[in-house]
Amino acid sequence: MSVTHILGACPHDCPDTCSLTTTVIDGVATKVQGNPDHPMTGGVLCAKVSKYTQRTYHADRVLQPLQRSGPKGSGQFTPVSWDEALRDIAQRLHAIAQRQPEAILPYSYAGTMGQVQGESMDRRFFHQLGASLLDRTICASAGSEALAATYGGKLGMRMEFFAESQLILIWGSNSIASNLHFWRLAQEAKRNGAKLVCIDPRKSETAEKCHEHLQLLPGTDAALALALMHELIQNDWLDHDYIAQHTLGWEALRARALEWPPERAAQVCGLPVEQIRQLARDYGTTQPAAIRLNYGMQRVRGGGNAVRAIACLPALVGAWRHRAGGLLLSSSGVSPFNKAALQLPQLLGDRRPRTLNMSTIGDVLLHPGDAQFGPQVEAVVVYNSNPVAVAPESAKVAAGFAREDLFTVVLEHFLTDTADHADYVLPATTQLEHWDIHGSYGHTDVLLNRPAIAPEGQARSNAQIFRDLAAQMAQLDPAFAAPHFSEPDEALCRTALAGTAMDFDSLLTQGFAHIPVAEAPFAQGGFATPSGKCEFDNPRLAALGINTLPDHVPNYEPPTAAHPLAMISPPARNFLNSTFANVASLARMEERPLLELHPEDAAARGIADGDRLRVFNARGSHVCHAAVNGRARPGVVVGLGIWWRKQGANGTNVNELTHQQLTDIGRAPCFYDCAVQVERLA
Ligand SMILES: Nc1nc2c(c(=O)[nH]1)N[C@H]1C(S)=C(S)[C@@H](COP(=O)(O)OP(=O)(O)OC[C@H]3O[C@@H](n4cnc5c(=O)[nH]c(N)nc54)[C@H](O)[C@@H]3O)O[C@H]1N2
Ligand SMILES: Nc1nc2c(c(=O)[nH]1)N[C@H]1C(S)=C(S)[C@@H](COP(=O)(O)OP(=O)(O)OC[C@H]3O[C@@H](n4cnc5c(=O)[nH]c(N)nc54)[C@H](O)[C@@H]3O)O[C@H]1N2
Ligand code: SF4
Ligand SMILES: [Mo]
Repeated sequence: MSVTHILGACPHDCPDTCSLTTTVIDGVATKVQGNPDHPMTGGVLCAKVSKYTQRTYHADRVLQPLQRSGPKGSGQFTPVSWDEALRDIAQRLHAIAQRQPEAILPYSYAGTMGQVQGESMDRRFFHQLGASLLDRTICASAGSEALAATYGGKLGMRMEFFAESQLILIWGSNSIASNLHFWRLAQEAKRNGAKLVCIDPRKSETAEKCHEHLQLLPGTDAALALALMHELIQNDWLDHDYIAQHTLGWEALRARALEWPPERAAQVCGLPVEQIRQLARDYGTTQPAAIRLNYGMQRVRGGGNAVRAIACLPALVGAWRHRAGGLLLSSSGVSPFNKAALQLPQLLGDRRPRTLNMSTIGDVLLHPGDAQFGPQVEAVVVYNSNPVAVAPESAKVAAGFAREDLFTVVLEHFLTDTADHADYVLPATTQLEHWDIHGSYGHTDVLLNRPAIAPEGQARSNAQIFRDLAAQMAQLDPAFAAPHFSEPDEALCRTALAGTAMDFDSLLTQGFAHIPVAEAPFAQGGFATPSGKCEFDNPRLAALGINTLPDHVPNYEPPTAAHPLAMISPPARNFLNSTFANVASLARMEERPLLELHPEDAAARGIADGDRLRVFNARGSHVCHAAVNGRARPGVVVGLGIWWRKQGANGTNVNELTHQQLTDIGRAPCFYDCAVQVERLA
């Protein structure tokens, strides 16, 4: 019997980027555990990835190439050989590219966050084709661009120093569900006397364990932040020296904040005024004070402005002076990777293809094509994403993917809602079966993922599939015969570090390495903005048609008589977006598609816990079951995501109700800015 332990990295879109140890017995992965030597992982994984072998060895895994044999969207396929599939796909893409390369669209997100399987050979392939570019906005671009407008980049506090904070604002984050290893640090701070405050419309698993919970209405965070500033000013809880030396636009921001007394914000946010005053007092008088900002508050029309307003707070009180003070949204700005070497944008030559927004994929696919939009999309290649389930306004997304004249290739592990719409499904490897290299958007380490087992069935890694497609294309277009189209996966891991100070060989033995970063990045200012200051007022935004000072921007969909409830749809704890929704042990924990309602809203509709209900608006209707569990506030309902559409009672999920309008900054979706009505079903 041979027993080995292989070091890897969690591939999922989660700020924790855990270091994994996989036990392999005679070629079979038997256990995936947290690496105890990696400080941020601390030997602990979430429930989802602890069950990763159940996903890899799942009976439903797609293990050979499949070709469509029924109508579009039917999910009916017959097996084909790799050779047949690759040859036909290459011919189809080549024929379109000769006429109109921009009619081809790659569609990918963070199914794996690996540099190699996520953004290397695929980019080279599509750049060489001259395909349309994809604006990858579905998750974080509102917050990221807002943060960049204020600090100059995705930088902030180091995660580990939250353990030393005395006050932690957990703002728009259900940390227990989506940032578990941060929660461990927050617990450590709590044991050292810190106060934890959660700001969230839902009484989440995290909110109920904090000292204080501000259960505001969705999309009102900027109003709350401005009222906090109002109180900091009125009580002179300001670090005048820090403001004078390291910020830009204070006088203007001061005037804006003075328009927001707590009474006004209390009205807008649906909060008791005393709760706002108390939070301002805590924030103004406690050091070090830290904010764990996450993406929950940016999925509304004014999401960018909300992040900008909140990002001003640490500078006002000088929280940045301490390593345990300040704010963390994303640490991905410290990423050392040589993306240009991985992606080779120069393969575009002089071509400047259009960029299409992934968040409006429904409208994009249904667009007939015209002078302004450019050619109609004729082919889509989807990998690392499940847009039919996760993109907003999914009736339109499904209709787009159901176009009989659309040629669709999906690289997947499973027959997801999206794969059901494919002409070809190509079997991809999981993280246990391929090489990759990972950064993090929570901590500041780099991790290497070694394959623990051989690929199951005929699965191939994404990078391998694009290499193989390039080899087929080379028969039709010699440009695809260039050596950069045959670089193997392990070599791509090395290329990711080309020209950086990171040592690949130490990653090979240790599995992870720390990126050298400052303990308190803005203690002496030094923001990455053009002014070098924290830009409260950012004059460059005017050119983009964006207000230069942060403001409260009301939601697109305020409740109306017909649709009086605001719906948010944050992720379920035991799924990772739509990933794991088909792993039976995890799906059982989430039970079934649910809508959480406040007891008053339920009673007004004759709804009791467990009842079947219909949640609807003008875009569509979703059937699920009521959860009257004390988590929803009055006027707000919560549809935990993201179930597959085909798991829904009427073949839908919550995205049947969401819309395709975009955030104020960052062109991102407004999943949590959505008005609905609910009725009981017999
Ligand atoms: N278990 C689990 N972990 C995950 C994921 C998952 O699906 N499951 N997804 C991963 C991904 S891709 C991401 S982007 C992150 C997402 O994780 P987070 O960045 O934490 O964002 P969300 O989960 O969208 O929302 C967090 C909290 O914000 C609240 N919220 C909703 N609207 C508002 C608002 O207007 N204001 C405020 N203050 N709060 C609001 C929600 O109720 C929720 O509890 O998590 C990652 N981790
Ligand atoms: N209503 C609502 N909708 C949302 C959200 C919400 O909060 N509410 N959250 C949004 C957010 S934050 C995000 S990030 C998006 C996420 O949306 P997606 O990026 O689409 O994420 P997943 O649903 O996890 O789907 C990832 C897919 O990639 C596949 N995959 C994983 N690894 C590999 C690989 O190595 N190769 C290949 N070929 N495939 C692989 C998985 O099997 C899975 O089907 O959803 C968004 N949609
Ligand atoms: S999903 Fe997050 S918490 Fe779970 S193992 Fe992966 S990185 Fe760690
Ligand atoms: Mo995300």
